Amino acid sequence: WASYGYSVSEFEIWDLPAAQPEPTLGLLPEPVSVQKHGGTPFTLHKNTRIVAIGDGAQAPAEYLAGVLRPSTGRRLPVVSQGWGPAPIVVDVGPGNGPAGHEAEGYTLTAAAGRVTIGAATPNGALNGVQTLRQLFPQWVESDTVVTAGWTVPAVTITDYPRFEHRGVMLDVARSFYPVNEVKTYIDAAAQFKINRLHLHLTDDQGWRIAIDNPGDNPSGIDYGLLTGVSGATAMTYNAAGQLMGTELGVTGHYTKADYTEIVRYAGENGMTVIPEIDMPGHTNAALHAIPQLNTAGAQPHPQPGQATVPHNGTGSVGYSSLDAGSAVTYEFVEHVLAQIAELTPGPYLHIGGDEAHVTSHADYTTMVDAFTRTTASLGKTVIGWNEYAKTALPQGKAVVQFWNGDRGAVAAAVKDRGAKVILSPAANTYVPQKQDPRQPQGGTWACGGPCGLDRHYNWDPGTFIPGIGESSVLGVESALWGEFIRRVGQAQYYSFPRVIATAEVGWTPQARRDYTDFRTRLSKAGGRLTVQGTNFFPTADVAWR
Ligand code: TNX
Repeated sequence: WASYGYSVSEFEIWDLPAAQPEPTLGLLPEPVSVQKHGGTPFTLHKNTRIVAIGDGAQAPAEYLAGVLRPSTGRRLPVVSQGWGPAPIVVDVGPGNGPAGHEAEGYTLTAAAGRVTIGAATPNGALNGVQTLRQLFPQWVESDTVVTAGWTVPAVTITDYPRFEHRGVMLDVARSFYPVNEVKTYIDAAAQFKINRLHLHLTDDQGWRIAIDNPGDNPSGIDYGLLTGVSGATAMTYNAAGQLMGTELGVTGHYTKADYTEIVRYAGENGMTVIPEIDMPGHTNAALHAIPQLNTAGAQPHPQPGQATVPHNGTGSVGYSSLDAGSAVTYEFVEHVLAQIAELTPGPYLHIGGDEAHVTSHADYTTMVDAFTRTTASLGKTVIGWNEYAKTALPQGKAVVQFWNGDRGAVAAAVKDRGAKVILSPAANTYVPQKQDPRQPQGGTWACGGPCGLDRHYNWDPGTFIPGIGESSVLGVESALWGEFIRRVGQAQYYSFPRVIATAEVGWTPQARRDYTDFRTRLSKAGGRLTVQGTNFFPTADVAWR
């Protein structure tokens, strides 16, 4: 980092050419339209106020203040009237922001005496806040006061997303992330306008969300065992008995209050939480904890932390199944999904449906059809991994998340059952895949070698599934599976900078995307991530500075 803590001698100053204008604003993701005025920049005044105008402006204004106060040391009061010197105005209301893009669009104008963010919605204004943050010097990310010139170049930006879903998935089942680590992960992703947090809450190795006993409990299941027993397990060894990752998998679970706090914090960051209960495979943690689920047709395994079937050199999947022939299965699933639905304000419930390798096709269809019906009856839109594309699916109300395999089946679900699609192709969005040969651990199965930044950037979600229109694509999602990744520092190390590529794939119009330009903009972000304390892998493809 040339810009990180070095001092320039007088000789060097004599040798330097005249200051060049910054070639790039370094915005990530690249906005729809940016006009640089070349005029006098905006300079934060010691008495700058953040002026919140209109319903819903308060939260994004406070968010901005939260970013700016620690590093600038300014008071930056959020007010609703009285602009004072060099104000930053956050104006939310009908008619603001780019027409036709009300949900998340914004306009941002920076000039000598004022910055104005205009949006029709709080989420649109928050997107403008995230852009403004990147227009300040990188030191704005510091959590202690820095003496810097707090200026913003004179620009006019009009911006809105290409896709409504720009997600990150955190596998908290294989290795747990306590609430504060999830918040740290949210902080890092939200600055790039990621707006969905998919929590993979259950898998073979652990069950991470508290479920209470219902009043009506015909099989007498003790739901407290889910977290009592399987909150205390995690992914630890592979099939060969070798330690997965550099440490033991982290155990733990979220209480309902913890989960609600994650939902609240995500919302403050413009992110909707999508909970996943993975079924009918990937259910060993439930089978391990709940005796009533262990019937003749179920496929349990005694130790959730251990693998039995080698999988892609990283772990093991596909060895467990719920029993399609047992009434307890449906009683259990209905109860769990009802409680998850009640806890979740967002419109989606993810039921997994992937890699049910020990479930017969008939049993799979029977169970998944029942689970999608249950989800619909709870008033939620069901999401499942693409294996479930061949099941009935509620007409016009299902979402298929593609990761690998049969694209034709996804196109058919769109055509005959009106499904929408989230794209998480393993080669383009899976972050536990190595991004560089120097990365010590990581899969290579998705790309037949490292899945570098280029693979995460150079693909088009609009044409990925042949035969469907772009309007059937909800968006894109980066997936952090957790077989060997431990703690948020490692999660960030694998996620960044590739999540930034996914953020731009989901946000920026295809015609404005260019990998060379992206790498130039990204080269500046290394310092920004470093100052804020976000871990990232310094991929060789970028001239970090
Ligand atoms: C496949 S991707 C899985 C996960 C694993 C991942 C990486 C998907 C829907 N299922 O259970 O963690 O590969 O090994």
